[in-house]
Amino acid sequence: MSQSLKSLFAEVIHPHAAAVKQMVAEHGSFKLGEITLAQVYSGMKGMVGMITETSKLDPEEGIRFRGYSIPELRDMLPKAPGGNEPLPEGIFFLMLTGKLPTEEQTTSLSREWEERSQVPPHVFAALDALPLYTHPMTQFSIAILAMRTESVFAHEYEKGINKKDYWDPMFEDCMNLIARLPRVAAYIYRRTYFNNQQIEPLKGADWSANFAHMMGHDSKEVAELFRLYMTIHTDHEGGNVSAHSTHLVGSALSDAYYSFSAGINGLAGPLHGLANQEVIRWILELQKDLGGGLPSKEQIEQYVNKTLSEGKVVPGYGHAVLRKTDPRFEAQMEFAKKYMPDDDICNIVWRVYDVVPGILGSIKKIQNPWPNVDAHSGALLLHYGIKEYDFFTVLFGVSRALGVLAQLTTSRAMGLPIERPGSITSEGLLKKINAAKAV
Ligand code: CMX
Repeated sequence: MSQSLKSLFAEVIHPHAAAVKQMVAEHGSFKLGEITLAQVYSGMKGMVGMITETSKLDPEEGIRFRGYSIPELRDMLPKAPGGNEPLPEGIFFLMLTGKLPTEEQTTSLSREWEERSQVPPHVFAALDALPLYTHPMTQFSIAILAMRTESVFAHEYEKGINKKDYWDPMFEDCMNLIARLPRVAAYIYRRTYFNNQQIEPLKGADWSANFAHMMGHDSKEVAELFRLYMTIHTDHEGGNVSAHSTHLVGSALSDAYYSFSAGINGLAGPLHGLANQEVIRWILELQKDLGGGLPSKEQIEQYVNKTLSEGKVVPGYGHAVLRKTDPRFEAQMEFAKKYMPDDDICNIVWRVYDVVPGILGSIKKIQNPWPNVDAHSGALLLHYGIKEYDFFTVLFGVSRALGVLAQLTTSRAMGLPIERPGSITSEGLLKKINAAKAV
């Protein structure tokens, strides 16, 4: 029997936390850079102001999870029997411990999540009380909060717990939450679009295959897509809105349910995760406007210019940190070229990719004209008949749980403090500028 993930995490994180404490004591005055006025007004871009151990984003290279790129992880992480895509159980293990899991460790995590996956009935009752037109992301956030009745951390805190033990009930909450999210998400999907005809979980399946099954998809290809999708959307270092919201709320010692629900509310914004819904809406409108079929590059060019002239963003393009094509876009394009090379919508996505960077690249203020993760994900889902695009961000959210909750547990184990950056008024800034000019 292999060591449990919890005990391995404890074995790794405590010496790490001690080493970090020592580093801060010895090098606390080490300078990480200077902050300019422009940065303060640009959403703190490029300011390093927090610790995230699970992943790191490089503007040119893209994301690395504990040092591994997406192509490396697709190669090295354990797969389902007969499958080619990594199991997201593996990337969660990696983010939490810094170690690549064995197949046995990955399977053991699948079983542990299955054992923890029972959703309390009142969560379904809370969902059933909502009108069907409630956006799936709103339903998702409400369901996460409704599950808070089960918080081990909140319970232990109320009883009185030593600070050094915070990580333990936080680990329990994060594992329970991750185990239950696919059931909750699939429930929202089936109640919203399939007359509440629910599908019971599949015993003995991996986390992603079971999720696809509960949504109504049992093909090997959809299970593979879900494994890839759930792996690549997990984490994107700490400053993105969903990760940062989860981290910030958690820093007040709010439990995992409060913290993750906050992250989901951030993911629901169209400049962040909701862009995956917006991309498909935009592509379907484009296709309809241009008479159906596969539009020419010239037609797409005109449509993009129309979007821009109406003062709208081109969804799925641009990024606050990346300065090249998102490797998550590339991984999905590779999947599509293997499984659905003739798919109409995928071909539009690729034609848009041929056209948009040239147009956005010619607009001076736009820092990154390249596609991000959301430019491709919807087309893959549509291909398999998952066409209810206002649900797409929920899928992103289920995956994002793995990264931000691994980090939340890590943050509690490291004893990271309440987050409280300083702010300044514009008047105060002007005074500082004038005072500097006067000397
Ligand atoms: N289409 C049109 N204009 C764009 C653009 C796009 N795809 N990307 C950036 N711009 C504009 C910005 O709106 C901004 O304009 P204003 O100065 O008039 O406000 C200007 O270019 C500068 O923006 P930037 O510094 O290049 O980018 P930001 O870091 O401010 O914003 C992002 C990044 C992702 C919000 C932006 O590129 C965008 O709105 N893209 C479309 C929405 C999208 O795909 N979001 C998903 C991102 C990935 C994710 O989180 O899931």
